[in-house]
Amino acid sequence: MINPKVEAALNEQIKKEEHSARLYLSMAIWCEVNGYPGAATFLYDHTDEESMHQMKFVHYLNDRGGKATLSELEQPESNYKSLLDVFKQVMQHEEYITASINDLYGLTVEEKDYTTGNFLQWYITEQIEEESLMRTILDKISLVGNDKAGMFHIDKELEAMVKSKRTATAVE
Ligand code: OFO
Repeated sequence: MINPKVEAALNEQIKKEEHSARLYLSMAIWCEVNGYPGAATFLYDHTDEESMHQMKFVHYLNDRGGKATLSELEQPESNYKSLLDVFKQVMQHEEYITASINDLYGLTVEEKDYTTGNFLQWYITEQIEEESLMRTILDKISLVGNDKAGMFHIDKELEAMVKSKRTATAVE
């Protein structure tokens, strides 16, 4: 049976991952209707990634004799000032999620739940990748500023990232 404190914290993280999916979905919609189809594709794809993160927690918790529970979610922001604003908020959100995963890991150490600590290693590595990817995108967008051609190029690049990821997954 899983430690009740760890179970409650895992359920909190399930909520955060579900919120992440909805936040990126909301951002993807904004991008799609504001002339950034590549960024929209990227963020729709990231929505699926967040749902996968949530599902991994759900199955883990249920497999350990706990019970995953769903919570009420706050409405994600639907208005953004620019593509730069979108990715600034993505970056902030990923940093928040990293801190949350680290706290969760800290709790597993305190509670001596080494199995869950081990399970969380995947998320710790994933957060390093997520932050690095988002920082790269944010830096590029910051660099082009208001240059329309540069922005068009970045949007195409975001689309290409998703295509190459899908090709890589198909080959695996
Ligand atoms: Fe689930 O990693 Fe992003 O938020």
